[in-house]
Amino acid sequence: MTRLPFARPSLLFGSVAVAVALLMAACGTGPIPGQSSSQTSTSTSSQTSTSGGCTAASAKTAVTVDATNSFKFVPASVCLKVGGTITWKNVGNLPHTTTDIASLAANSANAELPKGAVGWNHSLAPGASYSLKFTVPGAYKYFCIPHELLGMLGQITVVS
Ligand SMILES: [Cu+2]
Repeated sequence: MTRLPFARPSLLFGSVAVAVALLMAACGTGPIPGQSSSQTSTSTSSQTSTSGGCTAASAKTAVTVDATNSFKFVPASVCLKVGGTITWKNVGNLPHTTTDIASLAANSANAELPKGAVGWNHSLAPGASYSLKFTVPGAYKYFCIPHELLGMLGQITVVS
């Protein structure tokens, strides 16, 4: 009968723990210790960014991204042709946002814009959609303001 008053804080701690675990996992992929000194640092040569596999041939001109009740953007990663349009649609019954403005992020790494691109922040009420045309090529990372720490994140690669 008595509801746990700590339900929300512990949920938040849970996602922080997940984030920390992910950070630690990322640290684990660093340069291999014990490598001989004959090699000078070549570790930062191939950064796995969002552009992997997105080419002009595979890019789409119109993509719909669902914002779901399970705190996901589906698909989470979009390969778009420059001038193409993404339409976000809230297919659940919880309010979401699509946002790419670093100052609105809990973790600014979740907001990324190519040089010259303008950020956006639009709310998505249940059932609502919002369309945006992408004219600047590059890598974008965006998020949902209320669910950023639950991992509601998306990526867009725009190629010309
Ligand atoms: Cu959301």
